[in-house]
Amino acid sequence: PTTVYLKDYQPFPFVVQQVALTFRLAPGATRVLAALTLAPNPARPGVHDLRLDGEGLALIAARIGGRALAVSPDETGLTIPAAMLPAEGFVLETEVEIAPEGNFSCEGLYMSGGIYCTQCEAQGFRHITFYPDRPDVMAPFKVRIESDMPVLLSNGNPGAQGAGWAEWDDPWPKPAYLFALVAGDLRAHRGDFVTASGRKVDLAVWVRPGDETRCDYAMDSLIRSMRWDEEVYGREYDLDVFNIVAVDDFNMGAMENKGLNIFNSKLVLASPETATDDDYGRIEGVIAHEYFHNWTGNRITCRDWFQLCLKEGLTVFRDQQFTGDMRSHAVKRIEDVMMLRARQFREDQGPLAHPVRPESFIEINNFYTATVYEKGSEVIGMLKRLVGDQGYKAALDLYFDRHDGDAATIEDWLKVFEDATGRDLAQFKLWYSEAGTPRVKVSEAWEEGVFTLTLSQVNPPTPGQPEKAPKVIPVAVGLLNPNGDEVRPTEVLELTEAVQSFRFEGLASRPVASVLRGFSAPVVLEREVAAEERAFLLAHDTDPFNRWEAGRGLAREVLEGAADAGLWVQGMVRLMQDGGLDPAFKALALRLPGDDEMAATLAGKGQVPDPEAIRDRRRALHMALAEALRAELPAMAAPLGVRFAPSAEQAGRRALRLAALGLLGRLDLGAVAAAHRASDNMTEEVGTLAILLENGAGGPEVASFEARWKAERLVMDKWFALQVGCAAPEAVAGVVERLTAHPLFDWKNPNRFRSVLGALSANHAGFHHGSGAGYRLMADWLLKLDPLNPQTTARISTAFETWGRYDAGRKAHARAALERIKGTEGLSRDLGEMVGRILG
Ligand code: HT7
Ligand code: ZN
Repeated sequence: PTTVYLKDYQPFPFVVQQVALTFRLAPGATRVLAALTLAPNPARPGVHDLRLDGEGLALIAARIGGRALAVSPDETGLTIPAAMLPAEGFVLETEVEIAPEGNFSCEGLYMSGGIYCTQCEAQGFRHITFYPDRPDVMAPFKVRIESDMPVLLSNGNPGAQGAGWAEWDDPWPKPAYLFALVAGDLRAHRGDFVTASGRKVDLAVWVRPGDETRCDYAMDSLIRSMRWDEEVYGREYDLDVFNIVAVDDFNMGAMENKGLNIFNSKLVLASPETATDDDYGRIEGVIAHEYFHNWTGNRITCRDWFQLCLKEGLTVFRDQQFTGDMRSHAVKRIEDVMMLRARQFREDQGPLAHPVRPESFIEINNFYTATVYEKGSEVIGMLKRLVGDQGYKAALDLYFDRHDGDAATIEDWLKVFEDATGRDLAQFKLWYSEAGTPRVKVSEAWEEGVFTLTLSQVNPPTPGQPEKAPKVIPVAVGLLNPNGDEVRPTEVLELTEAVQSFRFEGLASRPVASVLRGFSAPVVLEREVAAEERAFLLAHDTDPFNRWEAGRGLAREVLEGAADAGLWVQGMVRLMQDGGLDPAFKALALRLPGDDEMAATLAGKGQVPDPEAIRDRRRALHMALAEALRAELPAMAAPLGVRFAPSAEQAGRRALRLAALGLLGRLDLGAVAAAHRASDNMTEEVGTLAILLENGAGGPEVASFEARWKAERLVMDKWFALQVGCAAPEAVAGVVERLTAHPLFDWKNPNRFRSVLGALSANHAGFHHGSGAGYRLMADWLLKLDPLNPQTTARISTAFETWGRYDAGRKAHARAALERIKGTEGLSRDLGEMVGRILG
């Protein structure tokens, strides 16, 4: 397989002025006719062959100016020699045949439940027709669809239509990865939106017949996103229609195709009976994310795939801001940081570490990572912290003005910040080019009324990057006096050197420092703090993130065996008794660090984690908390007594109720079983079932759940995932074997595959069981799916990225599983690259 390098970028030698496509849809033999209006690109002078990407296409004909060309494609595309090309502009016509019916990769044109649909990011368009499939080639598209399907959709505005055909016209030049087509028997849930300048936009969420009643929340989220982008970023929508389609077979969450977003149905369909509060939250966030791409991704796209964070980091940052505005900034920040640590820190500290802007890849699909997305967003958060809200706004306005219609780079992005604010960002740019999580050490001194914080940074080596220079790290700090009053409000210290001291003068007594407030930079803070000080911050910190962080840090120390459980337990009891606190915040505070987080913590300290010991300690601490809260739990676990609404307020109360039921379950499983029977919404139904399963009960409830929900795919995904996720370490392999033999285990469906194999990797002690059975099963299933859907297998293979942390026995089992995958003939480029990097 070939490696592609950022340094080799060259513009495409031709510009595509117009694309006209005709699709004659048939499951086994779809014809795609393409007419590309091309001209030489002045940015790439000289005489050039025309090289088009194309994979798995049967070429029927190729013509220029009506004359047939004697050309034939190779494995990866079609070359038309310069000698066959007119000197000036010309129209190239091609006709190809493809078979969507036999395509299970969820890439290119494929079928999901009888619906034709497409997925073109990153390089799916080359499976549809011959084309320069790269994001810097942007063109307006006209599309004609011929099919007997009742609903025929593509990008842009609707044109003429008749029985068995429809035309679409997208006037906004776009790269091929934003192309989309959908044809099927679909029903619309309709809405509309009037833009700030008074244009009416017709909105529709398209779903399978019967699902129309589960689209209200998606539509409502879309309308709120459109309004928010106008109010906060001054960005208006730019077409007459905006369509969203839900399909059951999808590799990721959703796709921002221009005017025609395609979604995994689990991120559209919701009713109180079938969707949890978390599902509702995710739907809101992902609908917003894809909508926001209309400006950050579509109107301004990426020059090449190395610039992926330009659209993804920024769009994640925008969707996080949106969710904070819609719900709670404090809760959202805590959730985002938990996710960042669980996924991105894990990646950044292991064999798959790569910069936010990578410099090479074999398979670009393997770089849709937590680093590009979540760390990419953190980098923008830091930039905003450094230039201030006004500076950020000025830079973003300039970005949209200067680059609308462009395929841009990270250099372009940073330049608008430099031009708008006058700040030199040369050192800041290291955040884009260097991988790894910086470690920031904090020490403090108090002398004659002066408090000094000394910060030092270490940037650990990562694959291919042994040495690194110091970065600019914004460290937000506040100071509290011993009564818990804030004596210095939050101030952002800029750490730019390897070691730097910051003085705080004029203080009456030695303060307690609250460092890295709001998680102001994606770093690991190394600070020797007495457990008493953490307990103090847990009780008093005025920064909600650091208040939560104090409890989390204390819990981690207890689980490591470095602190006594008493302080944490008492701190939690006091927190629960505070009637003024947001229930959602309390629920997050009660959540113990996960087993993988503990394994990472121990490994970071040079220890070899024992998965079962970690699990046992977590359960013991949970039990101790249950005992201490015995008196409070019945009230905390009482039903909400309101009609279900998917509001953040109710979701927070339900989360706290379930956390209380989880604790109560340690003392009295009967109360949990009763709550399960009485539940009238999926959040509580599934939440209580999880508690029963975690406590080794739940057999009858699992059976009745299945009987009730067997016809609901999305609900049954939860049923599969719960049983694997909650299984005891020694039982998990058996559970996976039983469930993968279940008639409803449709392994070709990515959601269902993930519901079992994704859940296996999330069950820390189960996946890393000393017998190696978890590793073997994972390898078996990755090898089975790989020929059909390599994107999904490559993604799930990250289960192995931490294998190097464990003991020799586990490592030998993991290595054997990885070597077996690596040695398999015909392995996909996707999985091959991942396994190669994981093995190191
Ligand atoms: N921009 C999209 C990323 C993506 C994707 C989506 C669905 C299926 C395969 C995909 N490959 C890449 C989604 C997003 O980040 O908004
Ligand atoms: Zn995105």
